[in-house]
Amino acid sequence: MFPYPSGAGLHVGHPLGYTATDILARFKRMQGFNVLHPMGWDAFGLPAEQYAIDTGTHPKITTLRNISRFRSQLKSLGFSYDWDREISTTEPDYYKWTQWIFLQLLKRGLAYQAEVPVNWCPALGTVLANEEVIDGVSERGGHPVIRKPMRQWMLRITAYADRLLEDLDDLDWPESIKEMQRNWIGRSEGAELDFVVINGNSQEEEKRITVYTTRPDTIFGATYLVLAPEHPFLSSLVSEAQSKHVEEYREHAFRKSDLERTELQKEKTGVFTGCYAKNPANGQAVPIWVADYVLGSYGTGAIMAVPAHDTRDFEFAMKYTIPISWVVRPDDSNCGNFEKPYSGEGSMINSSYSESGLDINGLPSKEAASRVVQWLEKSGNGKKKVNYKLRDWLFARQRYWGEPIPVIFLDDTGEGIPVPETELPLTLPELDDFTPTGTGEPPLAKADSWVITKDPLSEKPARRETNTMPQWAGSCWYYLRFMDPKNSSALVDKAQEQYWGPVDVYVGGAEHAVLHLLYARFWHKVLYDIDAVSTKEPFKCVINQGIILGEVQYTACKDDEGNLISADSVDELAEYKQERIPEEKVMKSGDLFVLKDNPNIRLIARAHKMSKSRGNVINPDDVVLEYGADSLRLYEMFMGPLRDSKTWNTSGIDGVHRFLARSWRLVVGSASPTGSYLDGTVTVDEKPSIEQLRSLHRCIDKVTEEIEGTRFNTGISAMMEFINAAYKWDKLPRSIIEAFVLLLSPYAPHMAEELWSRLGHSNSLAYEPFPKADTAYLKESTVVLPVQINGKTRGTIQVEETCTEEEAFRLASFDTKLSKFLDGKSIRKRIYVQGKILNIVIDMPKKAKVAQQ
Ligand code: ANZ
Repeated sequence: MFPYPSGAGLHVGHPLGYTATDILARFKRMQGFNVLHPMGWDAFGLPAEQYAIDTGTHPKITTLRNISRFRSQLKSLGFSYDWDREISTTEPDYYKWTQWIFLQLLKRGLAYQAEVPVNWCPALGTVLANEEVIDGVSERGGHPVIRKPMRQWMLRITAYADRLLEDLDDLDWPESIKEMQRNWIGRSEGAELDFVVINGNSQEEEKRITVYTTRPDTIFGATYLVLAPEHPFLSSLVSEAQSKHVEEYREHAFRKSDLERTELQKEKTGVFTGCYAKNPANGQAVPIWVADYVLGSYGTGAIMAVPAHDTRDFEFAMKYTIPISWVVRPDDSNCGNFEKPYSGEGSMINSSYSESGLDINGLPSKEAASRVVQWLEKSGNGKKKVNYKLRDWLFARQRYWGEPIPVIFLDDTGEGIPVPETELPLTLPELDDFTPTGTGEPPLAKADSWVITKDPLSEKPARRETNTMPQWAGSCWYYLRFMDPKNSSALVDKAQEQYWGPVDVYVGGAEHAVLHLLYARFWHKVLYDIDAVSTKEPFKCVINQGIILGEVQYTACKDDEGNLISADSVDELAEYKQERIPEEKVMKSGDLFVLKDNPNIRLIARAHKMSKSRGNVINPDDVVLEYGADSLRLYEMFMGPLRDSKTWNTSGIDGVHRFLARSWRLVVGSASPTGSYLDGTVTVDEKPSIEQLRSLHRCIDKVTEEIEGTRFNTGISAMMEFINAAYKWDKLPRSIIEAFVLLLSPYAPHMAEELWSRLGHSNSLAYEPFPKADTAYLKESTVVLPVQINGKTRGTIQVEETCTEEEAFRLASFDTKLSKFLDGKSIRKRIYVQGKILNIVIDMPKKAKVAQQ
């Protein structure tokens, strides 16, 4: 996943995923694959614009500055990117195609305009993104934020809900991400049914309220209806007496986010509308309420409330004394009344009414539900319905630093007309003042000469759309552009796309599990439908790198007087003040951490997310400066499995750094007395021994297997083992050492290249074939060795093929069968042929007797 080039530069999380793909890329390249390993910048977005508002520096300048910093930092880490393919989402050559995709969406009715509530901050005069609103006030300045309907562009991602769901099954993605996407899409099966509104005089009006329910079986238990505060019928329903209350309630509700409104723990609130509707199943008049726990954006924005079998409805009914009617009896119970709502399945009770002709008593819930749906369809009161949690995608931002939306509006009719494809890219106009307009209109509205335009066909006066696209847009399809970054006639040439696509391995943070990965899949499917790409899915395999947490921090608890107390004597940590304890004062005692000078005081040891305020941020530049890029790469890979969360530990870098230094000294030799290293190496051009070949091929086998399985940490362990073994050898055959250097090179390319050149090569090792493990050297290496005593085979021992004479003799003398021939005898001679035979000559008993005499 390409980065957002923030002003802060790289953090240590970036090199984690980037080293992983670099190792894979280098490895595959050496195996003869054609590898596309690209890098680019997701560079539109809010921070550059905010910086522009604060300092007057144009976002383009900030963005270019940040990009060049990121680029040089990434280059310092030796990532083998094809820099000729570098792209930035902010370049007109690139966003021309983002705009082109928008026009294709528009053509197919997948982009449309709607009035949608946005976070409007009257004091700042601007619309805020959800992340900029905290507890109903603006993050900057703490001003109240309200929800206000505004004209917006929407993308009809819901039209792809089923395909987005179904195609997940075949992807090699973490199951957790697939599950998150499934939940986000949130397919639910149920029914829509109508309740006819009864006016104040109980005369029926033909006004119907359609509700969505996943439990049509519980229809007899529906004792009231709830409309969402934004329900369009609401104002036409409310009785005069209730209208003021309802209006106040609505205004209050609009200040809350959907999340706040639907929180389960939250106390339910609502207002009676003064109006009733008829339950079609039992003909009863049920009150219609308005309550914010029902969302306007889901289902039909109205529910039939069944307090006996839904927790939220139950709480609401208890609070406002609305009747509760039990209609499902759990299978393991014979009574039908409960203290608490029962939301499970069971058999239906209290569920028949002769006038409506509906009788589901005694039926199991599932069967009852389908019977009710049949009855609804027959009586014209409702139908089966599938709903999705997934909402259409709000695709407009009231910002400057984004892709202009290529649409103009005719002055006279207001009709929206797409900008012709031949006029793309529609570039952002230069602007000096990025502050909000105060009316909710985006800053682009200030660029008069850009905004005022003409319809190219009719020449009628028109104005340009001044909303821009959200930051997600550019990152929805960038992986395609890497395949053909300079193409000016298509977003990607088909032959290129067929050759490279789909992406084989996509590595990035789990925070993109839903939005980015879902949006990209959606666009990809649209591109597939218009024959711009040849696959249904963009990313074959997704890997989430874990988060890197800051170094473990130790804290002690303090009592009211400020004395340090042991953490285990504290029940509620939050109540106690804590004090940071520096690492040198900490000692490990079993699994616990305690104070060195008072081991009775147990400390709390915790790793936190890196953040400026905690002061635990590690800057990769510092690590590179002190230890070198290869050490950083190796350390990040060695910290633990790629997918796990890991704790930073600077002393851990020493370990991998030592390994690299040992590898270096092994090949090059120690520093000469003058301090300068020897040129060349200490290897010899001799044939390796069996033992050396075994060590090497075991290492090759393991490193290969672990890279292929993206278990980079255990690959490093295998190389460490090899180095330990190699230090014991008298001679270092060049062929063995060269192979090892090649194995190391995807991980530590800088050092490996240097060693490679000292080994006498003038070309880079990047395209040398990756060593292949010879299975002959991997086989179990023990042999059954016959043991002869004075020329007679007396037994066998099982030994390593490379076993020494001393070791073979030792094993023979411990063998019960052989030992009886050897015990107490003096050994005259041993003849040992490695891997073949051990011959022992002992003094004969006769001679021993003579000697005794
Ligand atoms: C009656 C009922 C009885 C319900 C029962 C549940 C249990 P999912 O699975 O999420 O689709 N609902 C419908 N629209 C809603 C809205 N706009 N805001 C809040 N809640 C809404 O859940 C669907 C259920 O959530 C629906 O089924 C409805 O309550 C409620 F024993 O209808 B049910």
